Amino acid sequence: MTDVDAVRERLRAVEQDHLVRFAGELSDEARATLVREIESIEPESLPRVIDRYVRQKPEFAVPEGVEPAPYYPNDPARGPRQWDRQAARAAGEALLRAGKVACFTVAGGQGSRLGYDGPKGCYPAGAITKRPLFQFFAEGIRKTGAKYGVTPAWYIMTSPQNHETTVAFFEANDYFGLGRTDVVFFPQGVMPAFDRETGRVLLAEKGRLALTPDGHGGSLKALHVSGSLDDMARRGVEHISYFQVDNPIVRVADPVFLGLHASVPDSSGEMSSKMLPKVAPEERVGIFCRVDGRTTVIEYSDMPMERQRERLEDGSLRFLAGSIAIHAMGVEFVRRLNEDPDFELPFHRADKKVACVDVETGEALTPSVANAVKLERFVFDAVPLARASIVYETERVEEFAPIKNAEGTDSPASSTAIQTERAARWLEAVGVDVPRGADGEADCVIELSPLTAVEAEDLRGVDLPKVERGARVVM
Ligand code: UD2
Repeated sequence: MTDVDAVRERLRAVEQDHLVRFAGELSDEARATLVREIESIEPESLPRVIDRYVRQKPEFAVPEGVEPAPYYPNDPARGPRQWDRQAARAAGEALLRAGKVACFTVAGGQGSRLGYDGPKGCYPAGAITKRPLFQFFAEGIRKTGAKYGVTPAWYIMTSPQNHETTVAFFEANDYFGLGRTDVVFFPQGVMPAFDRETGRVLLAEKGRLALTPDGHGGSLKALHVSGSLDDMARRGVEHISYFQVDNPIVRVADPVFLGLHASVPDSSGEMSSKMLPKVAPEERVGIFCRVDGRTTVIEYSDMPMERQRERLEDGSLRFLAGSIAIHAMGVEFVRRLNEDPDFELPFHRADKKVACVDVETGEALTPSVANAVKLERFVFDAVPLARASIVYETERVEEFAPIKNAEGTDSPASSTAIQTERAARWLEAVGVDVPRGADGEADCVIELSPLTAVEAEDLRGVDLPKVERGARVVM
């Protein structure tokens, strides 16, 4: 029996044997690729997934008794939860000095909204020099090493689609000054796109499945199967600082957040999160809630808008805490999840247009309406699996300037404006005058390298530039 015959048998058992219908027309090499792709999606696992997520559209019901999640306010003096910032910082710094923290970037997404044709981390995000996103993170990690004496190892999750280009980018840029053994790349898993009507897996070409990355939630499994968790253990890493590829001003290893995560009594040190107060009910971020005593994130699209508009007596949003996809995770927590044979995060369904091949005729189809179901896992669905998970409020200008869209909100333009504002504040905090217009906006453009500062205090004692009106300053 050839490889194709063997795989055909397996596919027939799950009513997906159309996938090898054109195998006879392929070269040996193309056929081998097809077989590999089919094996990678574990055909036996498909019927359950199709029944649950494709043949029916899972209805998400907001759980009864859902409450806003409590959080540690950015200003410790502001109630209701008082906390000791110095103690948290000291705990986090101790972890960093002991080399117990690794950085982790999820960079397997497709960046289609931005219209950028390459791994998103290569996107030129710097306000002036066009420093790529990956360089911002690399410099932040190097600065962390300079401050605490140990440079955190950096794990980067790619996708099979962008893995090689991503690694080549680091090679070409000499790993942005990091040691090459301290940057670990691994690709995430994939999921096939399904025909919305029939539940059949779509063929992108006669010899290729329509595959997409399985969502950032796939990172928890990928950390394990790639051997990265073992690698972390070998290095003595106990906590993972998790962030997305799209935010150039993220704090790659924030001692205060890590310290809270690892040391406050109401945290199990398993999975903690940063939040920002939502600017408006419509802001498209997940919402931190409390359900049955557990912290949970409900995606904005799953929460009815009238609930998101609820206000407290003082006029503030009741469900205020928006997720900015920054987490701290215990290495042991991720291991515990993976060792549980029943562990799996739920899928979230999106109906999309996916170009494919007509399985009857072999003709290429470009759909004009959504013809496909794509399934993704979200990392924040692991939050309620932690025994006790805390949420920490941060400030928008301090660490959230994502680049997601070509224009408008969360665009290169909005990101560079926030980059400048943050640098301006930090300069002012150490006594440098920054010209501002009548509207209070900085009248200049500033690009700050994380090698210079990852927080305002780092600017003390540094030779700082004079900032003229209208100037463009790189520092
Ligand atoms: C995400 C959150 C949203 C909010 C926002 C903050 C979800 C569903 N929503 O929205 O609640 O926190 O971020 O910025 O997460 N990625 C992979 N593999 C994949 C898919 C994505 O690595 O298969 C990475 C991707 O490279 C990026 C990150 O995950 O770094 C975010 O992906 P996104 O653009 O799909 O999430 P977004 O912006 O809709």
